[in-house]
Amino acid sequence: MLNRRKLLKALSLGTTALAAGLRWPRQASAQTAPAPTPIHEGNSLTIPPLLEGISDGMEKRFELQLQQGETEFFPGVKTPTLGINGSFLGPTLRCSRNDLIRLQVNNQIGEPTTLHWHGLHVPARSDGGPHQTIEHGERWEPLIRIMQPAATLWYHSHMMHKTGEQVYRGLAGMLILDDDVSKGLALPSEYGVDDIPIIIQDRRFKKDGTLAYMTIYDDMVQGMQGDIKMVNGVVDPYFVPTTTKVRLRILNAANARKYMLAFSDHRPFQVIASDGGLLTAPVTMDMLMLASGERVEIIADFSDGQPVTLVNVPMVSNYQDSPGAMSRIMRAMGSEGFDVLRFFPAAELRASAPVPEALTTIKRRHADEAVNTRTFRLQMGTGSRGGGDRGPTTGYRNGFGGGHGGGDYFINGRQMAMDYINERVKLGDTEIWEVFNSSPMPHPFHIHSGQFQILDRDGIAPPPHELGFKDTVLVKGRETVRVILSFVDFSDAEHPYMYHCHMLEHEDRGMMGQFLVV
Ligand SMILES: [Cu+2]
Repeated sequence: MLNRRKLLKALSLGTTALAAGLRWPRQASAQTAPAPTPIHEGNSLTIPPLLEGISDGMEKRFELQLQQGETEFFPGVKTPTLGINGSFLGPTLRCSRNDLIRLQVNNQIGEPTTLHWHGLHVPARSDGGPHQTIEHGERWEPLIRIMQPAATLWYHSHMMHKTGEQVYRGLAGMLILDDDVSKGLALPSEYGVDDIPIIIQDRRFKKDGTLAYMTIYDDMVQGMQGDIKMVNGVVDPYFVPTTTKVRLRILNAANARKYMLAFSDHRPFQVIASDGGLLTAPVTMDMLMLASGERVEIIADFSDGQPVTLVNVPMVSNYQDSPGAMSRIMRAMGSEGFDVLRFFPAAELRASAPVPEALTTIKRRHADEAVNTRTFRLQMGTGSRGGGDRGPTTGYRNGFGGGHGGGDYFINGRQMAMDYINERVKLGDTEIWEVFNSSPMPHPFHIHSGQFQILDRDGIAPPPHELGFKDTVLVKGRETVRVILSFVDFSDAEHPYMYHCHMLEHEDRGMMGQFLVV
């Protein structure tokens, strides 16, 4: 049982976090950071164990045990969870370009699942999507050649209708790819020391300490949003930098929440990589939106030795104030400020090398390279299940107004069906995928099979930190985002890839489709 004191402590985190977020505007001109304290409140950040595979000279073997367990998010309170080689989340898998890796996935979670390699360019049958179901007690063993540049990717359950719940319970982890380019750059790269995985999630707990999943109406509409924020499965976390610069590989592994990340004292940071790998050059920013499924690598500077907090900046919604659930939800979304991760630099910091001015080369794609344009309309249901049959050309719009959401989601008027192939593309083709969000709520759109580039948002070129490779792109309400992608290396007339909203409760409720590369 979650005792009352701990529950109150847990609940008070939300309040603390709010206060932390709210001090954001006030601190704009103040430099009043307190001196570092030797003993820190909260919990030291756990670094997921590194798994680099066992090599036999030909291939590297990774043993992954999907299992049930109990996790103490709060002292003395055991929460039933799922994990990979542990009780919650999984190890960080690390390998290099051209490696041949054998992933031995053993399912012991008591129900069917899958394991998807998010962002990895793999044959569809090795992708770990809903068709690669692993029954309890069974092993799935894809053999994969790494054919893409260095990047921070991840892996997670992709079980049909159960992705949200299984990821929420813990089936996710980070996957790091290296290559000659990344190894040749003077970037912080000592795992767990100055190269840190930052897996951001939020959860809600019941009074008995178990995870609350899909317990209120809003969960269906906005996806799971929890009051308890965690990094790498640690609640109220802090990290002690020992170097002047630290590379943070930030993964938004939340089921649905978007994060507007910044440092509490507004210090700038350098963005060096997006979903698919390094940018051509570091981009200096002081605030960055990361939607679920997206990753970013940043270099944070702690050389002043001052404590600082990575926070979620509260956003003010300009959504119309009208009766009904949608207005209430839209106006509340993103309005909460809270701490994500506190940093207490060590008294002595080892000097890091300057961040290289040039990182890699990326050939930007042009719209005229594409042989075809496909359109995808993201739609939220209105309470009537009949909406599913209305096609993309009917002009049907999903307005919530004063009504209520039905919790069904569509792409081009259809909900994901395992036996229906939505799109067929030709091997070798380059296409433009035009994604129009007909709803007021932003949806992160993820495409399997490889990395794409963003051409434009409502006709406007993306900002510098979005000029690299991406596999997930946030499409804001009523926005049209065009991405360009090539379908290369793997064709398969039977096994499809997925495209979907990465708010997992939307994915599970229909906002997903399948395509074959033939
Ligand atoms: Cu969505």
